[in-house]
Amino acid sequence: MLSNGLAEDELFSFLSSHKKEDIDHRYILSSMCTLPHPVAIRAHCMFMETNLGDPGLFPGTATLERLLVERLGTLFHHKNAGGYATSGGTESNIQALRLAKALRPRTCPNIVLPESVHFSFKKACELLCLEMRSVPLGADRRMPADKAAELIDENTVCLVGVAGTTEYGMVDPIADLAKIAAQHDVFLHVDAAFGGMVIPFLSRPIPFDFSLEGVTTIAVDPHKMGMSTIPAGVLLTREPDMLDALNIDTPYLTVKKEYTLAGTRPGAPVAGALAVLDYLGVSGMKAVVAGCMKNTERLIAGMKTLGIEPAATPDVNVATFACTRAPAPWKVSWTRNGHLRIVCMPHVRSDSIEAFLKDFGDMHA
Ligand code: 0PR
Repeated sequence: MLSNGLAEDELFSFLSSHKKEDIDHRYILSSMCTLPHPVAIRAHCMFMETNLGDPGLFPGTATLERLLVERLGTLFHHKNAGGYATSGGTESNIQALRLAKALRPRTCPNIVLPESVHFSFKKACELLCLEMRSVPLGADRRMPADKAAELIDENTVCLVGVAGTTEYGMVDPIADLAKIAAQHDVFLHVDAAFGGMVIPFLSRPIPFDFSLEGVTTIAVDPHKMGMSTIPAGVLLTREPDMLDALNIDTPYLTVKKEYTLAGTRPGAPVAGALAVLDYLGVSGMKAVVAGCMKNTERLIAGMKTLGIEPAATPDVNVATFACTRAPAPWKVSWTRNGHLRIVCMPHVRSDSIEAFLKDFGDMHA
């Protein structure tokens, strides 16, 4: 630490010099996060000091968390869903599996999941000592439900489906998985961290939520397509009190029990997430999602014109291509199979797509 503090001007010029090193969002085509919506920033700043880890001190902020859960539960066809605000998809996935393990005690528990799951499931299985039974994808880059069923046995505590895969933007056949989960009496966790804020707003939504009997828990991240500030994830449960199975005693807090993974939890992004939902409403979210899907389709069509084939026909706004190079200064990502991957987030405007296509064409010329 410095022995004497800096002058404020000096401090902030130091901070801004480092902020300038960050990549301009205009060039970020690889991220599942985006620039927060202005109302999210305003709400976030209002609730900066709040801590949901001791909700008795912040009852108003705790109400906003309950409202966020209710809004998303309703969006996912279950107004009375339980749940809480997490730090994002990783925590939601860990907690969903922790819950399945607690409520389905087995000596050697395993979970069955698609090859395409986010790497947070590896972390979760390591932490929770769960055997990971990975199902190879079909040619359509979705998990074949029958192959998943074959891997379920008496030690399976949870089946996992992904609604909007990280790499290729695919939605697994959740309706079929829900039937299989119900037949085998195992939990079905749907990782809709990305797709949860896209699919309900598509012109033709794909069933993935609590409308399907058999779906036990859903992870959804407002800090991705929900345009909230970071960190904002939500874990939803079908039974309102399900999470109580994870309670531990917190004797000196304003609440005497806690089922969350984190202790101190920021209220600011919760206010930010709720602010976006209430400001935009369904019609506003539909407009945002329509714009992202239009850009995705334009990108795919434009790349085809340049002779580059898409690697998948995505269900959500993630475009992937069979090619090995991309022009600077664009920040793209590469899937584990070596496909170019671009996520058409709300900050990716149509003029950026055109500029990228032009640079791509020039590079290959
Ligand atoms: N589930 C799915 C389907 C995801 O895509 C992700 C993250 C998670 C869970 C985990 O969510 P958290 O990172 O919120 O815990 N998907 C992105 C990815 O790994 C996260 C990301 C976002 C990465 C922005 C980079 C980036 O710039 O690609």
